[in-house]
Amino acid sequence: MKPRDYSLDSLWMPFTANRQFKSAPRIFVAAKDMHFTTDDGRQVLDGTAGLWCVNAGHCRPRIVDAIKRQLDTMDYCPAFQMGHPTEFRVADLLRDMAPGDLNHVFFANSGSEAVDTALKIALAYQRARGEGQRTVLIGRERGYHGVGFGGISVGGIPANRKAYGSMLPRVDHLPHTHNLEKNAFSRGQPAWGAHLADELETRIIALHDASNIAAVIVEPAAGSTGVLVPPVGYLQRLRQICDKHGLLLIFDEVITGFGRTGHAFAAETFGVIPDMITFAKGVTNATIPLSGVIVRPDIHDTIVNNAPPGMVELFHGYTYSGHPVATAAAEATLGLYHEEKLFERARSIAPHFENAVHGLKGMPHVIDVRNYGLMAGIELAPRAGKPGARAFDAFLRCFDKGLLVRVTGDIIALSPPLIIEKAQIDQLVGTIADALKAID
Ligand code: PXG
Ligand code: PLP
Repeated sequence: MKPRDYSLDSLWMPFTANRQFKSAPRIFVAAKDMHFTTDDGRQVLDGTAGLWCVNAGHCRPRIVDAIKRQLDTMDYCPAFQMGHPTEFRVADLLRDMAPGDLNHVFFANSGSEAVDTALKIALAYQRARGEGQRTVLIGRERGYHGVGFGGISVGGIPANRKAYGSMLPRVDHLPHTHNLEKNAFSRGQPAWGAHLADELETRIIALHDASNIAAVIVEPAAGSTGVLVPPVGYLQRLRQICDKHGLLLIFDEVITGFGRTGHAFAAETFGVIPDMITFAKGVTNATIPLSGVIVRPDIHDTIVNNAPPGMVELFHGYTYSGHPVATAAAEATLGLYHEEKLFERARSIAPHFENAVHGLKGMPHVIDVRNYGLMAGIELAPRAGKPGARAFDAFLRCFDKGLLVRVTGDIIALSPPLIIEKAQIDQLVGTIADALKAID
């Protein structure tokens, strides 16, 4: 390995154990298709599509070339009061991919910004239709909606909230649906748990009154907290209750979008159409940051038509909303997904993936395996008094053996690129099995 010509001192790394990392750094210098290359020249199989985002595999020429071409043509276009062709074309593509009648797209740059945007659109919509008292936002325990103040308010991860004060003032949370006693080792959607959606009506609406609630936001399948697949009928139940009481339903599809569950969006997979979808990550195959919100016509029209002619209708946006390089990357990415039928590919290889990961049942420490599409969670029994330590050891061990996995608490999360081959799935699961046998 070449000696490093940089210091590790000044970079403060996100969601990273900085001191541990800097004592034994893990540095990637290149990536191609299913693999990363480390700075000591090793190939590492990408079991996580980066951070759930490189759905078509790394450094795909079609996307890379589109980015280069756009950079040579126009580096930037002001996002406010000016437009450029690619952002309109990508909005059309996303409208065509979206389920139901969702048909207007607002661009941001990260999943966190997409979530803040969706929450603000929900509030602006309720106000524009004369229901401005509807300001309560409902999230879910164990939900991850990014790290903005809006996202951590509706989010349900204690560690992401506890240091940050009171956040948004009027928020409540549905219970999560994870229950090992009822659902351990479920293949696909668990049978138990649809009734947990009823708490929206029996507890939350009963407490706050429906007339005060603006929106409910959930991940259709929770990714970040370890792949929590919705119980059969659960999302349908949420949809019914929201309809009955005039609440908007937002699906945060930052992870589940773009093929992870076998269709463009999990809304299509699970057959439930929300009022808004947030997306990010896979929309550009993670090459350039881009995110956004897709909304139903009534939401867009109510806000836009309610403003005086000639005036800005929604006081919201980012310097880089619809950035030309990001939208060029998105146009090429969506074209690649279509051309290679990657969502269908995810669907057709999912049974092999399911069988492979469930083969880990009975391995040391494994207390649950769960999966949907090309995502899976393998939950380990925590070490006494040291939550997360066992899975982190598994992560380090896998990395040493040429496999990148993601761990969250004591859960190993898998979300490989949709181009993964069966033999690579077997390698992935085999490496995890060896790691589980090797760690204490
Ligand atoms: N919503 C959801 C459902 C997400 O999964 C965000 C919002 C925020 O996106 P940004 O682009 O602001 O990070 C996410 C992001 C992990 C992991 O391995 C998950 C995410 C990001 C990084 C790591 O759990 N999810
Ligand atoms: N902070 C300052 C001082 C700014 O001028 C701006 C944008 O003009 C922002 C923050 C917001 O940046 P962005 O639009 O990239 O979110």
